[in-house]
Amino acid sequence: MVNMQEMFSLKGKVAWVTGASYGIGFAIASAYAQAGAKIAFNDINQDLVDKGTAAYKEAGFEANGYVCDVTDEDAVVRTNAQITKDLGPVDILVNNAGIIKRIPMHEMAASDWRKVIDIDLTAPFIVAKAVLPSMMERQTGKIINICSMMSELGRETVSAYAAAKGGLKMLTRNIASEYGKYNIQCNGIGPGYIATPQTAPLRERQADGSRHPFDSFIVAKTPAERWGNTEDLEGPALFLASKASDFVNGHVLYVDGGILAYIGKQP
Ligand code: NAP
Ligand code: GCO
Repeated sequence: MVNMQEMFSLKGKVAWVTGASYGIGFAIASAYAQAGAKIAFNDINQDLVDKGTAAYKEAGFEANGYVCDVTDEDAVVRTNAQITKDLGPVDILVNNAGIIKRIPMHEMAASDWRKVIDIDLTAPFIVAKAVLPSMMERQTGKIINICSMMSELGRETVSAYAAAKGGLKMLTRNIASEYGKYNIQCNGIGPGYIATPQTAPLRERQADGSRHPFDSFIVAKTPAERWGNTEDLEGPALFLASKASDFVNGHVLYVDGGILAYIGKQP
């Protein structure tokens, strides 16, 4: 009989969560720390890393912060080597760092398109490529890509983001297919609409104090009738990082309060 506490324990594991000074990445890394993992996180500049380190400390966790732009392959390789030196080889990678640009496609500069694709799709490839050799050698590893509702659905103004997150779903399936034989599992988490800085513009109160139209729209589209919060993602992320998911591979776990299952409330 498998011990359930051991099943969900990350004791002795090294977890690297990208872009995790705050937001969804911070919540996932905090959950992993509570489960016993040693935490590495990166962000794009020292100020953010320092703020993140302080935030982890305030939350009661140790975390090693590294300045690293995930689109810079040399920096990613150096950071992976430094994490390995400081904490040990990476057992769990969460490709969390991401941006969005909300611009009508016919008005979007190719440079904006490329920046979103670079961070949201090419960077997960770069970081996964950096950690895979050691995982292959040790015949163990977990790679978790943070996908999106936009891995499945489109909407106005988010063409680059949807293309990237749709591609990230397929990259997840391909890593699962190519590396499953090394006992490496690669899965995705597809958060619904989560209250973080990234979605703050969609929840801003209007001048008259009323809710943002998109805010009301999302609540009507969600059976749970609320926005998600980062804590909603912690359990699913722990499941996919733990032994409990050793035979789950190539799956995108949608944590969306039911949005993808629901036609939406009649206005
Ligand atoms: P967020 O609050 O904007 O945080 C994103 C993090 O990624 C920030 O720390 C950001 O640092 C970092 N980052 C951006 N570009 C980077 C780069 N080139 N190198 C290293 N770090 C970089 O976003 P979030 O809401 O927590 O979302 C986290 C992930 O979940 C993203 O992949 C997002 O697409 C996805 N997601 C979010 C939602 C949602 O509703 N919030 C839903 C589904 C999926 P800076 O501060 O420097 O930008
Ligand atoms: C948007 C939002 C969404 C969320 C998330 C939904 O503008 O539609 O930012 O894209 O960030 O990806 O799962």
